Amino acid sequence: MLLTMKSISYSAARDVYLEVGVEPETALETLSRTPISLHCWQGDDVGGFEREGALLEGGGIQATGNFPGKARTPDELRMDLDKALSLIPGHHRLNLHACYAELGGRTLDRNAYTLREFQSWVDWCRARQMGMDFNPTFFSHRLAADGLTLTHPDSAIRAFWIEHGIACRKIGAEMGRALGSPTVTNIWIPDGSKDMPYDRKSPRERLADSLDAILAEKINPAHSLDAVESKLFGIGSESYVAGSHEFYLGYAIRHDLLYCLDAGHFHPTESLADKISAILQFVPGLLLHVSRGVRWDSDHVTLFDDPTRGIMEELVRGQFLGRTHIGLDFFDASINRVAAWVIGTRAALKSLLAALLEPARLLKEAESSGDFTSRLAWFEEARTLPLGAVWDEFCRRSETPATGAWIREVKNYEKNVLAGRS
Ligand code: RNT
Ligand code: ZN
Repeated sequence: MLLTMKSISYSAARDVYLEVGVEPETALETLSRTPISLHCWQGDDVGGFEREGALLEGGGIQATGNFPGKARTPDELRMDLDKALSLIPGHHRLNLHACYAELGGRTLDRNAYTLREFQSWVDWCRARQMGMDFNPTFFSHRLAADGLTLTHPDSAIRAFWIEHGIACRKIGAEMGRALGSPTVTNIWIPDGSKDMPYDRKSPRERLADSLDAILAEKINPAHSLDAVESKLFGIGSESYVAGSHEFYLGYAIRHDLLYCLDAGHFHPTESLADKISAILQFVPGLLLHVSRGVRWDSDHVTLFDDPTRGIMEELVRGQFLGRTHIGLDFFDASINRVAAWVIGTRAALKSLLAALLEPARLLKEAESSGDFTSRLAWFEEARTLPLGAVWDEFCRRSETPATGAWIREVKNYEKNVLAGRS
């Protein structure tokens, strides 16, 4: 009964879209082949499994909240991810950080990691036919305690982090080869300074040199693609970040790398959406860290809001989906962590669906004929087209609970599984 009702509302919604020149079937087709890379670190507050306890000092990443039920082991994290994936329509990827290595009781430092430490993750992804993305972890480590890694004035510390970067690129390539889908290996470092530095130049020179060393070896792009992620400021790097937007944009252009845009890494009044068509003139592709900053880079859970919709609109309007790797980057420890993944990923997908359902022809016609009245009118009218019915249809076809039903499932999981974790 419920299913029939859903199809009726979908077919009515489809008629409404057809009237404005949009075929929802095409949108659903594109949506179903666009993966989102789920970041493992939402499940345990960016803790990782190299050792007991969460974040060490050094890194300026802060998950706030103490909601019970955080994953304590790789198996628990994978179980939570499975739960989240069962409530998210579509087919997605896993984004793993090197600090989620499984050392099996051995003592091994990050510069010596190999695929072996990530084999369980690869097997888990293979069993689910998921691709994997990867990140060297330049934080939460004794050699990052002062918040400096690839720019460190001590060449021995720098060398350690360069070795880590090299090791991770190899691991990323092996993951990509093993899974038959290129891994995006993304470099983000926390390096910066709390107060005004006198010398802004030297750390950037060292960063360029360190990156040159890490990226020296060419890797088959069928196995792994390199990305670099900029940032404006962080906790403990309020006044200066070596890897700023200008630094990495220049570096990515010169070296033909993917550029990583994190939605929380710019002034709050800047539009990430506006940057996409500018940057893609000059780099081969983008990695997105879809996130939601509240007043600052707070990494709140992504929502179906105007900034996220704006990003997806640019990807669709510019036909950039083929050159963009969509990942998420939020970590909220104040609510059910599995629900956080589900809310954020569904919001990103819903935003993409809304973009795919824009009355593009009408908007283009209005704009090209100089009829800005109609353009504005259609922007506004489009906001209340029956997106929800098309979204529910997407969930139904993916055999995923639609609106509301998934919340009950996550609550049951909380009661039956998460509550048992101390
Ligand atoms: C930090 C960056 C970075 C991290 C992850 C854990 O500001 O956004 O992407 O959040 O690597
Ligand atoms: Zn990020």
